[in-house]
Amino acid sequence: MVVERVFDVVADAAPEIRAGLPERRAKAASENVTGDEQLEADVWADDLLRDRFAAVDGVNWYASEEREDAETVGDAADGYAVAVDPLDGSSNVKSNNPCGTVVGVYEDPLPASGRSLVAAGFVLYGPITTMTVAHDGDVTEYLVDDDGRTDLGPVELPGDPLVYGFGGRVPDWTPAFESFVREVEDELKLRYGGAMIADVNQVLTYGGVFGYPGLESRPEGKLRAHFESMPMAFVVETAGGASSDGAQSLLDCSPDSLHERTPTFVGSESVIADLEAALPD
Ligand code: AHM
Ligand code: MG
Repeated sequence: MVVERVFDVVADAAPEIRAGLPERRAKAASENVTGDEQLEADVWADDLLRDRFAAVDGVNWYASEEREDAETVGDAADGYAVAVDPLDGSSNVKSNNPCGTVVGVYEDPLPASGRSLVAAGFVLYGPITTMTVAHDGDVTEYLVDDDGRTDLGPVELPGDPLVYGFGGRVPDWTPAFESFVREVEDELKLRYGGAMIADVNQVLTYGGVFGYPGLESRPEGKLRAHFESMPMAFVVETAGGASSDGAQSLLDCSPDSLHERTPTFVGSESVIADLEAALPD
């Protein structure tokens, strides 16, 4: 029930967040704890979601990419921790490209392993606003608007991979990763938009792989385990795909701290297996 209420909150907040973006394209003149420049929209969406989740019985902790510590917002027995990236890919707001909201529901206080996730989902602010939720072994996509949500049906990764997209500057990739990409690009079509949610949704739609690798200058990569990598891995694995940090499923990661980053790959099982074989142990 708590999980249902969490995603009711998300479905309710999503049209509001979307409607609030046009007037919030300015920078907030602040940085979040991991040093990213924050837009006014990042801060505003974070405050809005914090207040909504705090009102849900059974949510004990609210944690977000935009705030340093997890906040205690409830005291239910067996309460959940909700980890949120309020506006993922928010640099796309300036250029009017897609962005989204990521939500992970953990049954333990954070930091926690990916195996502690009981549900995860995301909102994609694209040509239409959709919410995709993984829970109880199924992934479902919904259309969300001011009238509520409409079930658009189950999401399953297609059998044959078609698209790929990887973050980071190519000269900053490791030689092993670059050789892997050279093989991938022989077979698949490049699709990279700079917003993980939109890029992963292409993978869910067409099959393929999305990744943000460990870089020479930043071996841990860019994406944050609790807020981005593990929730998206939970969605993709539940939809029949695979995930990896380069060596193991992202769901087997156990971050030591709230804002830890990890190399992140999600997509079709065959491509993730090739990736793990190509990267050094
Ligand atoms: P953000 O949460 O600060 O928006 O950063 C995460 C985003 C992801 O959505 C996306 O995959 C990545 O940053 C893009 O980074 P880059 O601009 O280096 O390609
Ligand atoms: Mg973000």
